Amino acid sequence: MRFSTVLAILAPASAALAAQWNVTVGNNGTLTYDPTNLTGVATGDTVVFFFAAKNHTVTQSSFAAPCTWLGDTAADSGFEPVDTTTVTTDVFPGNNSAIPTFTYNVTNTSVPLWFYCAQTNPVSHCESGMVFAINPTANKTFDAFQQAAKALNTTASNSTGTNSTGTNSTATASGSSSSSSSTAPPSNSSSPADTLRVGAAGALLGSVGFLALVL
Ligand SMILES: *[C@@H]1O[C@H](CO)[C@@H](O)[C@H](O)[C@H]1NC(C)=O
Ligand SMILES: *[C@@H]1O[C@H](CO)[C@@H](O)[C@H](O)[C@H]1NC(C)=O
Ligand SMILES: *[C@@H]1O[C@H](CO)[C@@H](O)[C@H](O)[C@H]1NC(C)=O
Ligand SMILES: *[C@@H]1O[C@H](CO)[C@@H](O)[C@H](O)[C@H]1NC(C)=O
Ligand SMILES: *[C@@H]1O[C@H](CO)[C@@H](O)[C@H](O)[C@H]1NC(C)=O
Ligand SMILES: *[C@@H]1O[C@H](CO)[C@@H](O)[C@H](O)[C@H]1NC(C)=O
Ligand SMILES: *[C@@H]1O[C@H](CO)[C@@H](O)[C@H](O)[C@H]1NC(C)=O
Ligand SMILES: *[C@@H]1O[C@H](CO)[C@@H](O)[C@H](O)[C@H]1NC(C)=O
Ligand SMILES: *[C@@H]1O[C@H](CO)[C@@H](O)[C@H](O)[C@H]1NC(C)=O
Ligand SMILES: *[C@@H]1O[C@H](CO)[C@@H](O)[C@H](O)[C@H]1NC(C)=O
Ligand SMILES: *[C@@H]1O[C@H](CO)[C@@H](O)[C@H](O)[C@H]1NC(C)=O
Ligand SMILES: [Cu+2]
Repeated sequence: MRFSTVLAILAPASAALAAQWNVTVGNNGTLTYDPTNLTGVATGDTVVFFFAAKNHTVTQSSFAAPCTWLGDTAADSGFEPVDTTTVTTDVFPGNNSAIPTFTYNVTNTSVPLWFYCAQTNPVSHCESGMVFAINPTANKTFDAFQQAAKALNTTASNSTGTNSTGTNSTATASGSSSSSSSTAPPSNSSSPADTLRVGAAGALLGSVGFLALVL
């Protein structure tokens, strides 16, 4: 009795079941997140983004405006420039501290969550379809979100972008090395990493297919 009470204090149920989802950003030089979307993500889970190549961001938007930062407290990794590399599963945490990571803490799964890459140089990655979703629904699908992002490319004029669209990048860019604490799950969790519920993200690897880089 006492033992379980202690457990209840140290390890709330949500923490004990927390899953870590892994997503590569720009892997193999593509303008993609892989996987493109995750379902079944629960409050308390984390989504860890691995920046594989080029100079991408993970920036939170809305379904209605796929390529516009939600602002305020919405997530934004800032730009994470890296040399062109290919991230393979053997560098998933924390096997390669050289790869910058950005961790999104899932705190509210009552609605889908939408993300895009804010890079616009030399082309808009978002309008090229570089978008990502957590828990899309039947009514708000990933495909619809991506199509809306791509549609901006034709409707929003020929954006011969200057390098710097105002992406308040002074804010949150985290150092590459510090963010990927290898074996350290949230210290609230009393369970070892082995017991982390593993998402089905791996099953989606390779499902991205080909995204035309020029759109
Ligand atoms: C993610 O998006 C892909 C591409 O549109 C789709 O085929 C797949 O069903 C989606 N996955 C989930 C889990 O929603
Ligand atoms: C880490 O990477 C090395 C070299 O690629 C590989 O041999 C090793 O199996 C990896 N370890 C883990 C835990 O992924
Ligand atoms: C994500 O990374 C964690 C931590 O290394 C690992 O335990 C888990 O298997 C990975 N998940 C997937 C779906 O690859
Ligand atoms: C979660 O988000 C929804 C939609 O924005 C909001 O109505 C709800 O209050 C939020 N719940 C919590 C616990 O923040
Ligand atoms: C999805 O759309 C249908 C038809 O517009 C509507 O009846 C249903 O309530 C919607 N479901 C959700 C979860 O919004
Ligand atoms: C690009 O925009 C300029 C001015 O907004 C316009 O004059 C030009 O015709 C457009 N070019 C294309 C290919 O849409
Ligand atoms: C990354 O992209 C941003 C926005 O285009 C740019 O300001 C920054 O200089 C780039 N960083 C590198 C190292 O290329
Ligand atoms: C940058 O910050 C300003 C003022 O806070 C805001 O109006 C603007 O939308 C932000 N731009 C981006 C791209 O986040
Ligand atoms: C996510 O949660 C971890 C562990 O609680 C914390 O260290 C990190 O600062 C959080 N990240 C953000 C962006 O809130
Ligand atoms: C424990 O979890 C709470 C809420 O989930 C969070 O605010 C706090 O920062 C966490 N503490 C540590 C050490 O991660
Ligand atoms: C990157 O290349 C590896 C090895 O060919 C492949 O397994 C993976 O699906 C590719 N990922 C993307 C996003 O292209
Ligand atoms: Cu990008």
